[in-house]
Amino acid sequence: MPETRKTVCNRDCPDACGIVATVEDGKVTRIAGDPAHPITRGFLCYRTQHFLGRQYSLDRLSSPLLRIDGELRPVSWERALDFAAERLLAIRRESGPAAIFHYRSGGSLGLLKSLTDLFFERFGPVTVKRGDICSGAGDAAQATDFGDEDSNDLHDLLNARHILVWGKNVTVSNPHVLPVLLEARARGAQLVLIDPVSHKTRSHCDVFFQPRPAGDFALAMAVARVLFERGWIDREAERYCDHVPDFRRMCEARSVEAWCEEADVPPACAEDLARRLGPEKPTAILVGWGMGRRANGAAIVRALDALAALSGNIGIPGGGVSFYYKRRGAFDTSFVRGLSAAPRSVCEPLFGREVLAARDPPIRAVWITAGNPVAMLPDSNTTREALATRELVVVVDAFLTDTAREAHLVLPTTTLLEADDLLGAYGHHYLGSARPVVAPPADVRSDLEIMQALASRVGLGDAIDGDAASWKRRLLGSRMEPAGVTLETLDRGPVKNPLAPRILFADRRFPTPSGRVNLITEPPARPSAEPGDVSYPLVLMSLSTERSQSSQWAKEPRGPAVVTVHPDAASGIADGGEGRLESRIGSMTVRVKHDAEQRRDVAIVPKGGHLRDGRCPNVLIRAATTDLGEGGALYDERVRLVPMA
Ligand SMILES: Nc1nc2c(c(=O)[nH]1)N[C@H]1C(S)=C(S)[C@@H](COP(=O)(O)OP(=O)(O)OC[C@H]3O[C@@H](n4cnc5c(=O)[nH]c(N)nc54)[C@H](O)[C@@H]3O)O[C@H]1N2
Ligand SMILES: Nc1nc2c(c(=O)[nH]1)N[C@H]1C(S)=C(S)[C@@H](COP(=O)(O)OP(=O)(O)OC[C@H]3O[C@@H](n4cnc5c(=O)[nH]c(N)nc54)[C@H](O)[C@@H]3O)O[C@H]1N2
Ligand code: SF4
Ligand SMILES: [Mo]
Repeated sequence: MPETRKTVCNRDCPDACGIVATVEDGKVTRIAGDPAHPITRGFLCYRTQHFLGRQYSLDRLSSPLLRIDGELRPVSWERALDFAAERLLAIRRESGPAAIFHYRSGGSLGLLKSLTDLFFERFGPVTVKRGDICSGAGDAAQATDFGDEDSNDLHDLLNARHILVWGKNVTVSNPHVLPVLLEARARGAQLVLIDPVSHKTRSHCDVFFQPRPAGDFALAMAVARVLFERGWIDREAERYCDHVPDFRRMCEARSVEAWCEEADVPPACAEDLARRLGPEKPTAILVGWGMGRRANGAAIVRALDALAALSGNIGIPGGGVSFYYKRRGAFDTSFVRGLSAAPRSVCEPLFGREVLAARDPPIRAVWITAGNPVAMLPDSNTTREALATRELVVVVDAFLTDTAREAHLVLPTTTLLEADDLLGAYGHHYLGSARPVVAPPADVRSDLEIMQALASRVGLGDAIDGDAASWKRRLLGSRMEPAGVTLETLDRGPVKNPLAPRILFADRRFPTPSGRVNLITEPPARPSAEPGDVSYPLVLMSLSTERSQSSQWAKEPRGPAVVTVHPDAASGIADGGEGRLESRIGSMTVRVKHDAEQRRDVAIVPKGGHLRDGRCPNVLIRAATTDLGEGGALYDERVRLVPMA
């Protein structure tokens, strides 16, 4: 008899969907979105809709693999864990725990993954990562400006008159916000897209502005100048914002025309946006995560924060400048101290370079949980070299990724349909409990089980003992249980975090040192993707595709990666023809797709291609950090497209 079971998607995605799985004879035969989940509304994205192909893929790892005589070979868990324990103990004894680097990424956003961090903190503390390849710049920008980052309730968008979708492809990367945007539009709101790339979300928007990549800071300054000139600044702004005169001086240093020229948009664009933010408010700004992945990324987000604050759109229904929803806010993870306890850290976007350069002690071992840094961090070849030259690399994953291929030991782990965990979301305020809808294959273990088995071998005693349910209760204990949300409540279905604000900063008090918004006062020191580089005329935009979750493809693509360019930027290569994409550090073969809707200075490729298939854009991208927050300046690399020799 088919049975339906519910869980929550744990992928690195803002939506944290409710999933309904149909299980027959111990096998999942169908997955669908939970119609009862207020955000999921009964549909899943393409990549998870097709997840059963991965769940039951023949490529899925089914036993531990140990490198013996240069080859990864299946071994028992006994042998695998004994090997790991013996090597970790020896390295700690000889060089101290800082010689071990634990790298964890977002393969699962389950809160229980922090128990892997706890293991390494107790075993060490060891070297950990700092910065954030994904959202480092934007997180730091919002924390600097507001002292905290969160958002108005997602459904508060229905109160907006205008919604500025600023550098965000919701259709692909945040699909469950789309029904809310469309409902807002049906009620009369206008949707405005501001993005250098013409993408699917455009068809849902009333207006589209297409600035130069990284031109948004200049565009925001033009908008700010119009706000001041027209008297559209909120009358109270000086009361709740610091540095208004300095900010004003900065935006008035150039004319609206000059700023717009830098942004490569007509001056009417600045007028248009200022009118929406000022006299026609409330206006909500949805800040995309992609825009911040560049050298001036934090300055851009700070400039958008300033527009929202000065125009009086903060703290009101239908307003806000939303970058993030506090997904961990409901949970108590204070048992792990994280970066503050670590003897040393490695900057995530500079992974390869810093691992290679580390001294006193050198990094001898790298343990990788839920990440594929070889494919996903910039400068793939250096990342790979850094791993290939370590004494011990352990990767815990369900697949033999580009990273796992560099390992000495690969430990097979559970998928999102087998996960037992707690989830918050970074795109709304609902919480969920993930429960296994099927048991994992016989020789596959959860991260928690793996770390517990290792703990007993390395003499950590009962430091991370306890089953998933008891850890879930502990995470919910101090904040959620007093608010009436227990594990039993969450096991029945999603619950909106009772601590989450409906309107963020409604009292216009901010947890900054002064209690006011800290407006940006200086333009970015470093240029992003400077225009006019004749040898490398295109800015490489390696962006989310609906076909994959980072390097996890619904179906493995074949052949060269597709690069989308304006026909005038195709270097004479016909639509469908092959060419080479070259940067200052690498090159890759690509299939060229013409698209006359794109700017002539961008080359768009899907993110997440595998290195071993020659589809990985990160071979082209130099490792560099953003202006704040040690994010990855991933979208600043310039490339050229050349015909095949
Ligand atoms: N299908 C799918 N969904 C995903 C993912 C995936 O791999 N595939 N990844 C997930 C992850 S890890 C994350 S962090 C989130 C967010 O994932 P992201 O891919 O960051 O999603 P977006 O926020 O849509 O950001 C991309 C948008 O930013 C725009 N952009 C880039 N530079 C600029 C600029 O200078 N100015 C402006 N105005 N816009 C710019 C790009 O053109 C693009 O449209 O999505 C998640 N969702
Ligand atoms: N060029 C370029 N590079 C980018 C980006 C870009 O836009 N352009 N985007 C960046 C962004 S936003 C991000 S967030 C990063 C993402 O970088 P990563 O987090 O490294 O992304 P994934 O490829 O999804 O790797 C996650 C891995 O975790 C595994 N996994 C899944 N569930 C579990 C689990 O429960 N336990 C364990 N142990 N493993 C699990 C998956 O099989 C997968 O191999 O990439 C960044 N890199
Ligand atoms: S990846 Fe995102 S959109 Fe897709 S099912 Fe998971 S949470 Fe929903
Ligand atoms: Mo991300």
